[in-house]
Amino acid sequence: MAIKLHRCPFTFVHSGMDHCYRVQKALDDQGISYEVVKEPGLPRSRRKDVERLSGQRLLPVIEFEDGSVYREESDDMAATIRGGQLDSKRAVTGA
Ligand SMILES: N[C@@H](CCC(=O)N[C@@H](CS)C(=O)NCC(=O)O)C(=O)O
Repeated sequence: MAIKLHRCPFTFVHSGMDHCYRVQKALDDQGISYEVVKEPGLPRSRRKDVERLSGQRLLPVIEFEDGSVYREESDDMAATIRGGQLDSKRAVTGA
């Protein structure tokens, strides 16, 4: 089972300006396999699953196989992934 990348539905946007793409690209570049879970766009109030998982409504959010969740600013998430530190974020629940 792979980790899940909960992200916005705009998967066609391949720009570093997009917070979700920035994190997805970091996973790709590091060769980390993951499953994409497309969450609703705006308004944020539609993101009930995201809120239940992470205690907030912004994306992206990474859900580990053990159910723990990782959410930080996307730049920090990308840096963590590129630094090979993603595993250290397991069992950190909430934002
Ligand atoms: N500063 C946040 C921004 C995250 C962000 O705005 N993500 C978008 C999806 S790519 C989002 O959730 N937008 C909905 C909103 O801003 O209400 C970060 O870098 O993680």
